[in-house]
Amino acid sequence: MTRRSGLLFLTILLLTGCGSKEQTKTYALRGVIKSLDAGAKLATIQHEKIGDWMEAMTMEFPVKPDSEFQKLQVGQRIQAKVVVGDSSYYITEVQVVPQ
Ligand SMILES: [Cu+2]
Repeated sequence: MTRRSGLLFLTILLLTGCGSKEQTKTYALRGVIKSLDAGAKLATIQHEKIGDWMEAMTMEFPVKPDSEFQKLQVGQRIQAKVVVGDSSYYITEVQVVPQ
């Protein structure tokens, strides 16, 4: 495979989402980290209302990728992007809000 066709293949793969038909929506999340599970890469976050997706509550979110999880500490106020699919969700692009 040439470099060019390799790139084209990759582009098609990205556009089709590896063949899956799953649609994702993204939302902005604001909240406070209540606890962290380093093994499962889960953060329990007391979050504000998230768009039309959910009301304010405290719940667990998977954090992706691991490098984003490493930045987190209990008690931090954060902003992040929530990616919501048909059957799963996770947060990414986490930013710590200065107190
Ligand atoms: Cu929630």
